[in-house]
Amino acid sequence: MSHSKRTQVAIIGAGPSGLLLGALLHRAGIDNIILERQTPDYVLSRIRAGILEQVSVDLLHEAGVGQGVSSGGTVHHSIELVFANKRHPIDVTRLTDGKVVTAYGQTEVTKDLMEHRTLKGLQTIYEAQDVALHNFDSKHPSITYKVGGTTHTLQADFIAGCDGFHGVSRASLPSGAVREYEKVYPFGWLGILADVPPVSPHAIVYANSERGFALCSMRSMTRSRYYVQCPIDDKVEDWSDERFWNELKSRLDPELAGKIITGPSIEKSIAPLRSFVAEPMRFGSLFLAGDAAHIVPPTGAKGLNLASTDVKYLSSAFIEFFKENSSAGIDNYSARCLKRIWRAERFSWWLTTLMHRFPDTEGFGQKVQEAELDYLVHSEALSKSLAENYVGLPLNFGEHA
Ligand code: RFL
Ligand code: PHB
Repeated sequence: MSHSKRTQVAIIGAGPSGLLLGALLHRAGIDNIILERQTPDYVLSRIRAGILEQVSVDLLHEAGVGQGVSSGGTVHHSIELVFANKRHPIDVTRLTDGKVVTAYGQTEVTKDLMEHRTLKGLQTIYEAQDVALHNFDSKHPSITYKVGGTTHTLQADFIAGCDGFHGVSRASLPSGAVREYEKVYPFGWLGILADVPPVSPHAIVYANSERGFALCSMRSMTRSRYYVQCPIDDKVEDWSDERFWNELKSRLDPELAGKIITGPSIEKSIAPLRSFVAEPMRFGSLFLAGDAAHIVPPTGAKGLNLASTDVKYLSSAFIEFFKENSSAGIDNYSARCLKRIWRAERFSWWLTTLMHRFPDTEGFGQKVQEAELDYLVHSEALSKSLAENYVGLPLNFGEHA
């Protein structure tokens, strides 16, 4: 038997993009249903981003789920660069006339949004299998999916593809409909989560060392998140906790390394590093948002933040359509997002290139990297450029250009 439903906006994916879009639309009185392939527990077990720009924090408040980040987030005023065994603080707040970033895990953002959806009685269909998109080149798109062997159809005015890099939405576009730009980096990040106090509770540390990149971050005063650059084909099983901690310490300056408190990992995973953009982000009634449309290497901490601003623009566009009968927002969606996205792509590529060891870089490339790091910490202009990109662009970026 086949079951049919209708909604105004059908959202594919219950990651941060899909959940935040759903919350913003609900607040504006726009009906939406989310289809998610995985179980809620699986979605919450993916440990990813940790740093929120102020724009993202403001959006959580706007969506009615800001309480968690207010009580559980840690505000950071600076970052620290480590190279040639020395620490160099970058006072982000001073360099941006007062801006900050907030450490608050993607897992917590997702949990807050999921709880809000449950509280408001909004529908999320988990374990939706074989999701397929139909007629999205028309004004009557639909989605079919299976739950427990039964096929269902969801009719909608619009489909929001919030299903991440490996999702079905972008993959459903006819060949030639999108242009893809991609750069794959020749290394990965091995990350661990551990219930130990962070070595640097007031600044995220980015280290460039002879042995490769390392990052010290946190989730709370009792939970730390650390990463080390690793060969792309390494397996998590190759990395005992002991090997990880030793490697991390070897990449930091001696003072910081001496302060690291180690403990058993509660999560350990390897992520590849990639830059990717699909243009345009709209095809008829289908709109891509977040990782479904673009990927940045995590070095600039921009992925989740870009996802948040995509869905802010998308929710505004749908609100204009349903409440003001105007298509201006949906027509402008892709161009508006892409301006911001390319700025973040540039920044993430630049910081990745500056902070990592590239296996194929000859002596010259290495020397230029060292000169640029030295320039960065001694130049107010370059430090300002780093800081203003790190805290993120304003929501109206590019509108008056
Ligand atoms: P997600 O989170 O991948 O969610 C997509 C959802 O869609 C579901 N899905 C499907 N559902 C139904 N049918 C299908 N066929 C489906 N295919 C997929 C998936 O199960 C999933 O639930 O994408 P979204 O929502 O766009 O969110 C993007 C962010 O997750 C991502 O950009 C960030 O995590 C990137 N990122 C960081 N971003 C930051 O802003 N700050 C950071 O500090 C930061 N650190 C990071 C990061 C990403 C990392 N990794 C692992 C890639 C650190 C790391 C290590
Ligand atoms: C994190 O806390 O997971 C994190 C922080 C900064 C980054 C990337 C990831 O640039």
